[in-house]
Amino acid sequence: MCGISLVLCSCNDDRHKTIEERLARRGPDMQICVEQRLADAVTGYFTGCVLHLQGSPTPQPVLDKDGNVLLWNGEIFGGIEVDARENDTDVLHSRLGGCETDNELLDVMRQIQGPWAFIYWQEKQNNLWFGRDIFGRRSLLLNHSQGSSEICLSSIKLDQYGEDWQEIPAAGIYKISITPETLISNISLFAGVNDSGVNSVRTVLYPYVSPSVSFGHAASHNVDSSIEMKDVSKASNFLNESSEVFIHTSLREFNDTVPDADQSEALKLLANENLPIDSTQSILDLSTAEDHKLAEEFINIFGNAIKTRIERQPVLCSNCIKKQMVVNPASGDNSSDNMTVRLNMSHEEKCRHSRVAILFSGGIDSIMITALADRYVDKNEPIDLLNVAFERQSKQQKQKHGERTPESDQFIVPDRITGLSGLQELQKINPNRSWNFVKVNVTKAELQERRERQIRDLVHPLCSVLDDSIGCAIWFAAKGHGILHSDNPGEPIEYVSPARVILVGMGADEQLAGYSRHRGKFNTGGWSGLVQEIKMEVQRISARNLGRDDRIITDHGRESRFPFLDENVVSFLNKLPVWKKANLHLPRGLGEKFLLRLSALKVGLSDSAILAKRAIQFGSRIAKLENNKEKASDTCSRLANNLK
Ligand SMILES: *[C@@H]1O[C@H](CO)[C@@H](O)[C@H](O)[C@H]1NC(C)=O
Ligand SMILES: *[C@@H]1O[C@H](CO)[C@@H](O)[C@H](O)[C@H]1NC(C)=O
Ligand SMILES: *[C@@H]1O[C@H](CO)[C@@H](O)[C@H](O)[C@H]1NC(C)=O
Ligand SMILES: *[C@@H]1O[C@H](CO)[C@@H](O)[C@H](O)[C@H]1NC(C)=O
Ligand SMILES: *[C@@H]1O[C@H](CO)[C@@H](O)[C@H](O)[C@H]1NC(C)=O
Ligand SMILES: *[C@@H]1O[C@H](CO)[C@@H](O)[C@H](O)[C@H]1NC(C)=O
Ligand SMILES: CC(=O)N[C@H]1CO[C@H](CO)[C@@H](O)[C@@H]1O
Repeated sequence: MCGISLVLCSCNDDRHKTIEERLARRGPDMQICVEQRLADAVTGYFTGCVLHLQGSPTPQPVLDKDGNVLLWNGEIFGGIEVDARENDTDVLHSRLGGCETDNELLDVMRQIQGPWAFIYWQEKQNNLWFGRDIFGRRSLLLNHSQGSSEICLSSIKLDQYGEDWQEIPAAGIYKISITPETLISNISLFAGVNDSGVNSVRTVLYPYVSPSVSFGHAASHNVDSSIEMKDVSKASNFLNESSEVFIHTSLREFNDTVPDADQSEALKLLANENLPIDSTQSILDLSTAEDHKLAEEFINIFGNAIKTRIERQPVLCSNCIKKQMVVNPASGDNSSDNMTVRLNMSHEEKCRHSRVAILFSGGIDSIMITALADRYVDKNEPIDLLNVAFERQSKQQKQKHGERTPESDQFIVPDRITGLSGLQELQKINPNRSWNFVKVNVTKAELQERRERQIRDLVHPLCSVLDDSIGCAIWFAAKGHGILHSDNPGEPIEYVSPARVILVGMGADEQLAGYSRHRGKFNTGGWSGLVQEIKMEVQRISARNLGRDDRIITDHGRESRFPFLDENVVSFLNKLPVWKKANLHLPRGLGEKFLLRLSALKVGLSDSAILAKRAIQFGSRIAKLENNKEKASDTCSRLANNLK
């Protein structure tokens, strides 16, 4: 939703009021920097760049008469009542302003359902609070090196505050009490311990999970075959004062029941029925009445998550809203804390442009999101399906001297093919919908140029080969700029999606056993091996690079929304016994995400219900375009900073 940053320093320097372009791109609607004295000799520069999405447009930071300051990059989708016309930023600010004790503040944060990262200055208590939601759906980085007299927290890397940033682990909520020593003492904020091993800054972490659960939370590579933990954080060092655990129990409860002998035998027998794996009928033949009931429930809960994520936004598309927005004083003045913004609309007139886009590979996750989105998006409004393909450099192309693959064929990659057949299924479900299938074709030259110029800095501080390929693929897709697919050949129509909201499928594979490593665990450790793997992955989903995806997608002035990580969806899936989510006795394309496949059939989808998982870096062929001898977990040399 926004780009936020806070610089703490012991100086007064207007240099800190300069808003870097990278931050401004996240919040194109309004940008302000407010300076406030926080403690003797400590000044805070609070910058908020807002992408307007809920209620009335609200400039940030928000200040109250008591001197509290809030920077909010988030959405309240539930938990705290926000009327459709209210702005969630103000609602949250007034709730936080009423808090006296730490527990009261934690109580407010605990209730919020939705993605967020926040920075909050609590004037009376002299406390600085910050953190990311339990799944890490929004980014927050830190730059504070030993000996430096500046501390900077920011949604993304800011060039003027250093080259080397750290992701704040989404492990809980942090509190620092600000004193002049905060800046001048020789501390490393993250270690929380100075060179002599003494904690010199009172940093406290209120963790989401019991400290006895290891803080594998920091960051990990999103590698299909094995999870490698980078121990970026020593988050547990924060646990010096309080170890209160404060998340909703529904998210902590995980049903680790395994099937008893009879059930297990029955699940195994299903695999012996030799049903064709390329027929959707097989899914029906394998389903019990109870499976159908659960699929209905899932469709209902998941559908509600999608509905909320579609409805919580302005009635106008990105282009039309810009025309209606009146900013006072005119933008360019970044230091005004009394900026006002209003929408110049007599009544809520809708426009007829897309407000919702979906990262669309045609795979089961994205098509299921789309089929349900169709139920909630106004029938006259188009839906944008963003499908990314990287130029194919086939061997033949080089061998057949001079005889090149026709240009249009160079972008026929696996995700383009499944995407287009997915489109046909959607057209069957709703022939009246205007479906904008946006073919985003990316050449090698363009990839290299954009990576160098922008993407590398957005992916930072992550740096693996996998971060590079996923980061680049998502960046180009989310840009939403391509050729509209049309069944009638003719002049290609160029199109840029005006949607502010992008729905993405992250979180499905972890919860529903979609990765091939789940099969590995199942083959070696049986049902209990599988349960433990899923449980572990769900518990540390916050380490699964969603911060990176937020930095990448919001760069286009669009917001990523993750329906599979809706609190109610996660809670529902957590409570189900594992064999209702997946039966890995069944072959690939059928057994994993079984619940989702059955649900897909029930909403009218067909062949896409039996597609096996294909990761975006392979489906879009970006991995092929680069050196394919690399391992996904290797440090990516292309992301490394050139010495300037
Ligand atoms: C205000 O921010 C914009 C970027 O959003 C920047 O181009 C401009 O220079 C800033 N103005 C001042 C006075 O810092
Ligand atoms: C945000 O909503 C509150 C009411 O919840 C209202 O008082 C305030 O004026 C709104 N802010 C803006 C900028 O519209
Ligand atoms: C570490 O912090 C302690 C307590 O604030 C202080 O006495 C000590 O000098 C610090 N050590 C260094 C190397 O800064
Ligand atoms: C992009 O690739 C598709 C093939 O999927 C082709 O039909 C289209 O013409 C290409 N567009 C451009 C601008 O290259
Ligand atoms: C499509 O629109 C036509 C005419 O308005 C209507 O008769 C038909 O029921 C609609 N089809 C669907 C699937 O909504
Ligand atoms: C876990 O699943 C089993 C089997 O369906 C069920 O009996 C039990 O109530 C579930 N436990 C929880 C906590 O939901
Ligand atoms: C503001 C700040 O602390 N910047 C630091 C960021 O990190 C680099 C080194 O990684 C330091 O040189 C900066 O001082």
